[in-house]
Amino acid sequence: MQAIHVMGVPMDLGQGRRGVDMGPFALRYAELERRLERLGYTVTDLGNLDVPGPEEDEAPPDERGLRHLQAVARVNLQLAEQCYSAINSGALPLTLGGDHSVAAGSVAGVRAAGRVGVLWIDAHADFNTPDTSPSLNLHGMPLGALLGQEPAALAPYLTNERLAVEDVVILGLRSVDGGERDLLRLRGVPVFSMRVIDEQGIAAVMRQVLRHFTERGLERLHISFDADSLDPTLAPGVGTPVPGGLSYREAHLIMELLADDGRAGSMDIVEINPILDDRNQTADLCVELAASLLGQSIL
Ligand SMILES: [Mn+2]
Repeated sequence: MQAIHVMGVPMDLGQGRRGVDMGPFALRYAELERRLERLGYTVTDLGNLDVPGPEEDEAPPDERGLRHLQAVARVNLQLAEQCYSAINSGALPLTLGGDHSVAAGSVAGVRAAGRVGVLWIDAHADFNTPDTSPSLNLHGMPLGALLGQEPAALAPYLTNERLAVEDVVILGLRSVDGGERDLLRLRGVPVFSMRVIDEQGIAAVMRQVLRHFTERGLERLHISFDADSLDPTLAPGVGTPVPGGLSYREAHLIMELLADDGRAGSMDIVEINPILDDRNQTADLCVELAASLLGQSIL
């Protein structure tokens, strides 16, 4: 029986809108634990990390204008250590955000435990730097930070091992900033955008995604799931909705194909904003998707 370690990160320092700090509560209210236990897992909820609110973190913006970088980096270090411990104890770490800046912590932690492919399911690339970001919000920078861009302090690697650009795939992309697009091209980040999904269908795209990870020799995958990858009609409770997202069936099929593949060993669910949601439907759907991802492995 496999163990899952659930860790809440009520983080909303990485963006300007209040409410994503309540994401972990919304996901627990959607009966995450019970639904995963029903699949045969032993679920341990480690509770929430201690995250200061924006009014508690009085540090001024740094010289580049970044707000709350040190506070987010501190939380991410704790999260990285928890994720690292979970993998080493044979458990699957499931991180409940919070804004997406927390994934720089979770991914750094699971990478420290060994090579891992990262599937970044998101409307955005989260590949900005302080030079390219129009908003200077940290939640637009975690993937870049994991791949060595500034602000590198966002990604607290615990060893000298680093994530390789080729070991990442972005899926569901449909909103990119100008300078960020240049960086994605320059670094050669593998991207499967909504346009490719529209043209080829999600099953064909997922076959290519999984083949890419196989060709890279990756035996373990991390799924970083941003709720704004979903179409806003299905998932209205997100801070930065973008039209034209994943459909209900596309999202489930992604998770079902990952479950069949069997390599997923850790997951983030981020960017749920219960204040903007309609009767917790976004958190409900995200719990369903997590169950799809984890459902097949006991059969
Ligand atoms: Mn994101």
